[in-house]
Amino acid sequence: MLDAEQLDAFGRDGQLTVADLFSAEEINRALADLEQWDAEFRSTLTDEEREWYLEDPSDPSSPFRKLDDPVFHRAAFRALAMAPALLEAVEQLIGEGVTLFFSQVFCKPPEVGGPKPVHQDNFYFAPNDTDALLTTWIALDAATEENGCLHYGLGSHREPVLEHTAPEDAPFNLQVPPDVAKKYPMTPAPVPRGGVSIHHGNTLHQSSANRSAHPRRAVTFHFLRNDAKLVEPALKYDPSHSVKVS
Ligand SMILES: O=C(O)CCC(=O)C(=O)O
Repeated sequence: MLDAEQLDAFGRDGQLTVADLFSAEEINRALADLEQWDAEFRSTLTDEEREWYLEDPSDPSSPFRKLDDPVFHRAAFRALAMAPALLEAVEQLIGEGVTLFFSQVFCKPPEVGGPKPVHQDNFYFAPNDTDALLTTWIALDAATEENGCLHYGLGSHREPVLEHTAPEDAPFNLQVPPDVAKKYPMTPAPVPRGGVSIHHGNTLHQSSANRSAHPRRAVTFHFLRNDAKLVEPALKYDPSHSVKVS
């Protein structure tokens, strides 16, 4: 349950960190499931999937950059996403009756985990109501400035959805033009393991490369209020993978 101060902070900044949402056991279960998923999925990867998911697509043993739809594919992640404390916070922020329409694991492996440029989630997802979409980002490892925690343009959720472009060789790296990004200084948001950073779909954010010797793994759950819908999103999302929560 978020208190009045937390709700005010989210309204002001478009971002809120809640330090202690999940127990060490819950996070350990998710990481064990992730390890098993890595082994199972790696052996089935097509060339196209290698391009999308691996840090170095030319090397079949390269670490995963990301994995899509953990909530649909893996029980331990489904359990995290359905945690009552998380869902209660989501409904306090975007209203009652929500669907988890997409989820992602960002692996950010040691030394090779690359940066994520400045973007708004609402450009990717294109909801018809920009206030109806929320991302919750759960730290599976403590996220620090050294290993590539998220940085936010606080207050930027009041911007409209901005034009984004992606480099040809990295279609997953949609980003706003640098002169727009410059308007908002980026504030680091370190998150302890098991904590969550919640952001509005319009909030500008980015993460830096992992310069540490340890992974910086995180899982995101993307929620949409049930009276809203995605209108021509930038990437394809499989509606059959959605989970109606309430
Ligand atoms: O974890 C990251 O580095 C990027 C995550 C992100 O952009 C998001 O959760 O919207």
